[in-house]
Amino acid sequence: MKDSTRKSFYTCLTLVMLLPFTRAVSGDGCRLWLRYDTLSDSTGLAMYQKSIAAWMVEGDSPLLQSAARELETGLRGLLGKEIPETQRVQTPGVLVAGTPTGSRIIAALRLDNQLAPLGDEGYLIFNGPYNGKKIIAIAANTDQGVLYGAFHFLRLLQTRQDITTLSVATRPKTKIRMLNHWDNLDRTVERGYAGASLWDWPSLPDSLSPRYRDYARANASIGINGTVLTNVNANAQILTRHYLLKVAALADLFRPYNLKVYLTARFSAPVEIGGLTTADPLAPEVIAWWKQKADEIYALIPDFGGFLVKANSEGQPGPQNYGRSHADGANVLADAVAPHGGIVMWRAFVYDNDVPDDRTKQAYHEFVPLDGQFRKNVLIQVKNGPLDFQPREPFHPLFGAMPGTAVMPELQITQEYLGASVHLVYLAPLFSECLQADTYARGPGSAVSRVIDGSLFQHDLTAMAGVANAGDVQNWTGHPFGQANWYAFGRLAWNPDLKAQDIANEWIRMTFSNDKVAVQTICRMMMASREIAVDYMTPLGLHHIMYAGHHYGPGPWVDHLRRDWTSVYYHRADSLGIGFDRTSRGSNAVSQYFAPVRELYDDIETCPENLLLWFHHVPWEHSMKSGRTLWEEMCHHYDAGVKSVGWLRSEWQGLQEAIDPERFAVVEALLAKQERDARIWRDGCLLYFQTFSQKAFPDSMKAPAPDLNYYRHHQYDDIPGIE
Ligand code: BDP
Repeated sequence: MKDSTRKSFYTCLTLVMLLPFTRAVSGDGCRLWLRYDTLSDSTGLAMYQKSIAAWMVEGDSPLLQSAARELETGLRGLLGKEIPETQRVQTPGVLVAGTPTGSRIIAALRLDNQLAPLGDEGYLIFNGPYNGKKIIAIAANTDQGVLYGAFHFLRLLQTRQDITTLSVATRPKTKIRMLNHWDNLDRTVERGYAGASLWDWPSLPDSLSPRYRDYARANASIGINGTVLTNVNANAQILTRHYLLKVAALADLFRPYNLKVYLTARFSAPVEIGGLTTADPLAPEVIAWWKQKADEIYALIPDFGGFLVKANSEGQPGPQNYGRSHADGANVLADAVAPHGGIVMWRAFVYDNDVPDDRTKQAYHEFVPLDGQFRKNVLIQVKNGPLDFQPREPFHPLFGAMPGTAVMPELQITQEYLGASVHLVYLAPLFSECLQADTYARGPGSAVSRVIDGSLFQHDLTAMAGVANAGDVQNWTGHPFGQANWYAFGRLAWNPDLKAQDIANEWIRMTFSNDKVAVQTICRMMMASREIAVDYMTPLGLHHIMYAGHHYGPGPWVDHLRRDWTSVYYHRADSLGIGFDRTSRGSNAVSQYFAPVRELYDDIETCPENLLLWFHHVPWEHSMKSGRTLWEEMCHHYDAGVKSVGWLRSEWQGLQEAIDPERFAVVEALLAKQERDARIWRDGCLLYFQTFSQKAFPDSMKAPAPDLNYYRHHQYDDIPGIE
């Protein structure tokens, strides 16, 4: 090693060792977007060093201690030197963080009017004079607001923003911003592709992995304030004292980062762990059991968030087992947690193969009649689309259809249907597509985001959930770009109107590089990536044609399961055409949307082509906007998807100088696999659909090979979490 190289190597190592993330190595991705590496551009560094002379957090609650620790670590890392903590403003350039009640300096700034609208999690960041000196202030009504403000301030440095003319005033648009972990007590993770569960149940509560705190920090840095620790396909054991003590230990660690814990409640728990003979929600002993269970939980975890429940869905027990409604079920749990300030999130992901109706219509049918019957502390948790986290779905018609009920969206961060932890797919465009969709529930301007933030129907209780993609692998998410989806979810939960591109930009700068060309290139790749995946998986509104079981590869031929789990039920390909007729002439799912969305989808001429086969059964010869026939268009999309992965690969190759070698190599290898598996999607699907269309492949594409049989029997042996 040359001397200069050795020196920078050791500087790097020292900085890495000072950072709070455990076992950090520069390129292993374990520090997520909180890397805090010293700014490499000397002008920027000098500018920041000049602007920040010292810092102070007035007050010493656990939340403020977290804020102080973060500022200390972040400033030291980013500015490449110790920035002293101070008790006084003696020089210009002091960064002061606090609340009017805890900080005499913030109190002296008289911010009552500015702080009043910011609630108990918002904050201000601004440059202001104090005693004739220019300071930077982070001010909030509460300590958690200060914590969020501290992370925001560090983000400004990480993304190289000007900090001499600051005027940030922000508050979250939703109250509860949470991850849903589908983690089992044996540490397997349902639809998890990043190793085992983060929660090491056997060693809790005695041994506390340093990762727990890093997890809480990462969430706090993006405003996530809740986490459901356990799978929606629930195990009642989590509600036993044995496990509750473990949960309490996690809650204690998370509290200084304003992160509350929630649990999934198995509806039959009163029978399974309570020794009752029924779980009928109207039976007095069941009501008493849930009340007593809630009291027991709150005695251990005073700020416990509440329950998430999957009931009468995919074999999970629920109130309907006793002839009761979802409202009866949700309300009994809601009454139990209400005295403690807890909530219940009741999932609308319900469908039944014995109901002959179109599966996508069933949730609406079951829930709309119950509007207004749920307690005030109940939220109905609705997936973004009416089926199941597909690469593209229309928005769920329940958004806007239950004005008397608090409704929250459930987005999926883990890439169950989007290439697991192998494909580079940035999900913010998918999330935003749903959030920005106009439901027309109250006329134009009734976007899903306005249902969610409570403004459309005046609800105070608002929330957003994302199914987590983090596991115990070193870089948390398997694919380095999977981190972006966790990040984007948090940012959108804070403000559903943020632009996917702006979020990508931030994340890239914090995670990879501030180099202009690198930022632009990676941003382009990310912004294109979701549509690319749609192209090679389910273009033109196709859906649910994945391999049965693992959901990673194609399986349009799947026809051997219960009807609503097959692919043939959804694509309905025949010699005439392809697609599910959900128009007024078909299943009439379109009727669940408000006018004019209903009419838009109902008419083949106005239905957006990217949802065409979701709503229409379309002849192979149908002429598309491009002038191609439907068959040619389908071939075109599948082929373009694969070619675009080639483009992603070549874009990435150009970044070798800008990215550390470890992450460069990991992404390079993953993109190669993605291209291989995109081809499998294209060739498997097209060879299969060709058996119906009986048409030749266009000359513009290389004909799929070798044959359909090959794809039907293809096995994956190198995809994490997929067998
Ligand atoms: C589907 C998953 C399944 C989940 C279910 C759910 O395949 O593993 O249990 O959703 O959301 O996407 O309950």
